[in-house]
Amino acid sequence: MSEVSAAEAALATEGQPTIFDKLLSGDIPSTEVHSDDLCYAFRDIAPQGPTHVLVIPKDRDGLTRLSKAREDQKALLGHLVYTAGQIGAKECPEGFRVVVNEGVQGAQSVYHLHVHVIGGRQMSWPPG
Ligand code: IU
Repeated sequence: MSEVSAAEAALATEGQPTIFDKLLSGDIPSTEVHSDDLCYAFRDIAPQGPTHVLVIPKDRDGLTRLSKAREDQKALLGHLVYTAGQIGAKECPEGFRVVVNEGVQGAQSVYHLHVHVIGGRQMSWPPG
């Protein structure tokens, strides 16, 4: 399992196209878990548990990070979290964790908002 270091998080560039655009376009392959009009869910390339899925908006539309969400994107945010819950319930009936990493101290490394669904193993708290 890999970790996002503080240095990597600090180097991530906000506002530029990200690797997730290439996943969405199919230029880079990904393993689809769910797709609908608003979001795409796929398996994380460096899974932190038996289940590790990322749920992303298909149209980033400025939604680089949670703190940049606009009022008119509230329904989209709800849809992303709802979808994360549906995936977690299906794959991890014993429980799971839903995470949004935000900014440098939150260890965000890709500036295209994404909701992590991690499960299939016992979690602990607090996170690192
Ligand atoms: P973060 O919340 O920005 O730190 O998470 C980014 C995630 O994107 C992280 O878990 C990576 O393993 C994952 N990821 C991926 O699934 N495929 C990729 O090509 C890249 C990152 I780059």
